[in-house]
Amino acid sequence: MFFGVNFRVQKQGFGVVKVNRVFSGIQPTGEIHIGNYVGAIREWVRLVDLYDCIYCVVDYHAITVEYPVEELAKRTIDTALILIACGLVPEKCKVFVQSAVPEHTELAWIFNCITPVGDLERMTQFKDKAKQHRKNVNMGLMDYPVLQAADILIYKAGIVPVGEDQVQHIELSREIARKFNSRFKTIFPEPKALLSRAPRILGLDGKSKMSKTLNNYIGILEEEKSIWEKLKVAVTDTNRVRRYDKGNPHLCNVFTIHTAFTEDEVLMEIENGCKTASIGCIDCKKVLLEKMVRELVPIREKVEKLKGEIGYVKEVLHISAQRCREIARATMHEVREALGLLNLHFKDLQTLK
Ligand code: AQP
Repeated sequence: MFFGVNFRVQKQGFGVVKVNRVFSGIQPTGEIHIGNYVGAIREWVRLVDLYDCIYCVVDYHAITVEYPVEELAKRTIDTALILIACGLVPEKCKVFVQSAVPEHTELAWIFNCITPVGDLERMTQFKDKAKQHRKNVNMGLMDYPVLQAADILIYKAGIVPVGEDQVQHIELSREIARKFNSRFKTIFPEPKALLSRAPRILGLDGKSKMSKTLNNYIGILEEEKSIWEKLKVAVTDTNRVRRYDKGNPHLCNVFTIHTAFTEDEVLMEIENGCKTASIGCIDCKKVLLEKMVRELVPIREKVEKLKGEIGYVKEVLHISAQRCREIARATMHEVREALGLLNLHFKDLQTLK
């Protein structure tokens, strides 16, 4: 199904089974929007029946910009809660918080020592965020993709389902893995980005990327009325000025959102209707509203239910983190050996006494 993905072969019990691991993350930086959902989360859900999937609320990434300290813990739990409500249930995958597994930052330090500064300076996201946060262009902001490489590689994940904005970072993860393997020892796979059907949703202005920290999004938990208020004014094909002008759906962000929520048959009708001007932008948006509500309402209902079960959410995070930590520790053991570090264990220290 995913051509070109390197399968790791593991011996298990009676024979050899093929496994591949999926890793991806989301920042607890605010309300999850439909870009996050169709660009990443919905794809994550699809993969849980196919692979060993690990999903992470990346709180250490979220502190690379100014943030409300008193809200971070709640945002982290809320983000995890939404992931579970979307279908990332503990029976099928692991959902945990990045800072609960300190090996991520440990490996990031090691990767820092093999990553040229120039590679980080040329990252598009760094350049954009540095412009957005002129007063706080800190090392963490620049180092973001190195920590991301560590997040992925500590689990030896081969598949990373992300939105288009993250592809450059995954390429860098590949380079880091390659460099580490050739300089020290082959430990890491070269991970590949996996894009969804709608990997780049623009904001309501139809210009910049839909983003949690820009006020240009539709949140996945918004009520129908609020979605409609936003959709109504969302920019479409700017060349289509009057109702009887023929439009170009491929220049229209609303149509891109349609591709993520609407079944093919209806989508074709919308496309033809727009091209021939037999439907107007408001007609098109009304259909989209219906399709979005159909998909998002059940998620909102599950979120409401889980809000009454915060203890359960915390337990899921705790158990997942424990499992992830076991994997991460094993990788770090290999890494330390490969680097020629002393690599003494607590057990060894006790023997030495
Ligand atoms: N507009 C988008 N279209 C498609 N996919 C998107 N993603 C984000 N925005 C879009 C994907 O969602 C996943 C989680 O994103 P993130 O939280 O790690 O950070 P981000 O990419 O920086 O997302 P935001 O919403 O823009 O957050 P802020 O405003 O905090 O920077 C990723 O796989 C991402 O590609």
